[in-house]
Amino acid sequence: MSVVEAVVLQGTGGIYQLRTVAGELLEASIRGRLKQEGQTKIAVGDNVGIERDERDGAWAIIEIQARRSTLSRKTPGRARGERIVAANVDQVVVVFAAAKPEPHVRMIDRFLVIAEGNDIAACLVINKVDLVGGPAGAAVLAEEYERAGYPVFRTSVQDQTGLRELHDTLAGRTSALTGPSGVGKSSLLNALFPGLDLRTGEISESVNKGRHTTVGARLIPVPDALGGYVVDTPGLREVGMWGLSPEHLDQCFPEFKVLIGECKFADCGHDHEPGCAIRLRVEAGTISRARWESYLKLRSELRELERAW
Ligand SMILES: Nc1nc2c(ncn2[C@@H]2O[C@H](COP(=O)(O)OP(=O)(O)O)[C@@H](O)[C@H]2O)c(=O)[nH]1
Ligand SMILES: [Mg+2]
Ligand SMILES: [Zn+2]
Repeated sequence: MSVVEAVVLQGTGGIYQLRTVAGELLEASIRGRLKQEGQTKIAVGDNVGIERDERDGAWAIIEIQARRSTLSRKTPGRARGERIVAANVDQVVVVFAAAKPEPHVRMIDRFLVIAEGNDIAACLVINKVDLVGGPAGAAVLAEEYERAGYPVFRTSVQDQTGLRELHDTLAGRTSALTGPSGVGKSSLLNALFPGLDLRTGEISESVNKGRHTTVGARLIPVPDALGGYVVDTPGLREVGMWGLSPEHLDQCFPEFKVLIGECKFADCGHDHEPGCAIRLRVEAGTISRARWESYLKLRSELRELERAW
């Protein structure tokens, strides 16, 4: 009996949808022994080994491979309070629109912090540049994030702008696309990977909005010669920033991180402390003021969360 390698696409009620390395789609449950070893926390994106029962032909997951990353939601104050949304995500792709809806920097920064907090690379997509007269119309926003160290793609599904570059970033990797509803995530994926046929133009992913509905993430194989997957989550908002301590938030802003050692005080909060290397850069215009304001805003939110516990 040989072990087959597969990726977990989705899982509900102990039944997992998998895709084998050969591209075959099948369902499997967890082998009893694996359960006993306490390794039942299988996540979407996990690479697993499966085996077929000779008597009833059913597939069972018998092993989980070590993860190269986890996108998880951590509960503050609880050592075991981690819930993995997806495993083995290579990058978080934060999608916004140049207009309709208007970009919201605080929300962009929140998504980027979630990626950084999980040690996952991030990039930005500014879609619908056709609505601002082409890529040049989104230059200010793009430069703001490029300066912070993030790759930025400016795209238009309508004008077929920037699609090749984005395709090359997504193909062959596992990407979690996130961003507000209506910015064109599904349209972009359909344009990049013909045959995907995702529904577009929906008002919102409202089925996932109910307080009691916990619809997990889903991994979608992209039809491409290089392979790759996109993670369809109910929204990274659901992942949240929980578990991040306000004192470590500066580590989640890459352009701050390299300067922290230069602040006069080791515990500098980068607000109005004397000798703050970050505020100095903000005043000089080399660090974006909007990013600094995001940092202060998000830090006070994290402090509120901490107090609530
Ligand atoms: N003008 C313009 N409209 C777009 C573009 N991309 C998507 N849309 C439209 O924006 C709406 C929302 O797109 P959708 O892909 O469903 O967004 P999602 O909610 O992020 O998945 C649809 O009506 C699309 O036709 C674009 O590049 N330019
Ligand atoms: Mg969509
Ligand atoms: Zn400082």
